[in-house]
Amino acid sequence: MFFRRLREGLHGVRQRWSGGLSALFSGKTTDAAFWDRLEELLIGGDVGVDLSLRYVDALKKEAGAKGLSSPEQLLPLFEEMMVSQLSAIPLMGEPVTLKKGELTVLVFVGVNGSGKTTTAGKLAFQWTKDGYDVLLAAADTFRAAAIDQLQVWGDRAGVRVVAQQQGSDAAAVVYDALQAARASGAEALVIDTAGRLHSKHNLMEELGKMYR
Ligand SMILES: Nc1nc2c(ncn2[C@@H]2O[C@H](COP(=O)(O)OP(=O)(O)OP(=O)(O)O)[C@@H](O)[C@H]2O)c(=O)[nH]1
Ligand SMILES: [Mg+2]
Repeated sequence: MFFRRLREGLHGVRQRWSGGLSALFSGKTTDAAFWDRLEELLIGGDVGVDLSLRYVDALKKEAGAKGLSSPEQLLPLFEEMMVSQLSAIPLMGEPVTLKKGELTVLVFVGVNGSGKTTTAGKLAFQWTKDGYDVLLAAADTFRAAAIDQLQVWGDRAGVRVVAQQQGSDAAAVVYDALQAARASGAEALVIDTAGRLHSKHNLMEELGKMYR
C-alpha cells in the first residue's frame, strides 16, 4: 500500500518535473551529461546537495556493477533508491494507534497548504468519537487566522485547543500544551504547526526547538 502510493507519488513528481527527470530517463545514453543533469535536477528539486551527490554516486556504481547503460534500465534502480531511503525512516507508513491511558504526541509538519490543520482537526474529531481524551495545540503562530481555523475544528470536535496569540513562540505553545496534556491525562496531543519548506532554515530551527 505504502509502496504503491509512494510509487504513484514518485510518478507524480516525474510528471511535474516534465522535461526534467522523465525526459532524462527516457534519453539514450548515460554519458557525463546525463549524470550532470541528474545531479542538477535533484539539487534543483531540493533533495539537498549531499544526498543528491550520494544518489548519483550510488546509481553510477550500480549501473557499472550491473552493466546497465541505458537510462531506461536505470530508472527502476533510481526509484528503488528513493524508496529505500524513505522507508529507512522509523515508523514511515505505519498507522498511528493510540493507547488507553497513555499520551501519544503527534506533530503535523509539512509544506504550506498540504492539509496539516484539516487533518489535525479531523483526527481530533475521530479520536474523540472513539472515546479518547484529545488535546489540540495551535503551534502555527505564524499565519494569520491559523489559530482561529484550529479553534473551529476544536469546537466541532469538542476538543480543547491550547493556543497563545499570533506571533508568539511556537515552542512555548508546544511546552504549554504538553504540560496541559500531562496534567489532564490526555491520550492524544495533536500539534498543528506552520507550513514550511524544508529549505527555510529559520523555520526548521523552530521545529528543532519544539522538539527539544
Ligand atoms: N480535497 C481535499 N482538500 C483538503 C484536504 N485536506 C485539506 N484540504 C484543503 O486544502 C486546503 C489547505 O488545508 P489546510 O489544512 O489549511 O492546510 P495546512 O497544511 O494547514 O496549510 P498551512 O497552515 O497554510 O500550511 C484547505 O482548503 C483544505 O480545505 C483533503 O484531504 N482533501
Ligand atoms: Mg494550517
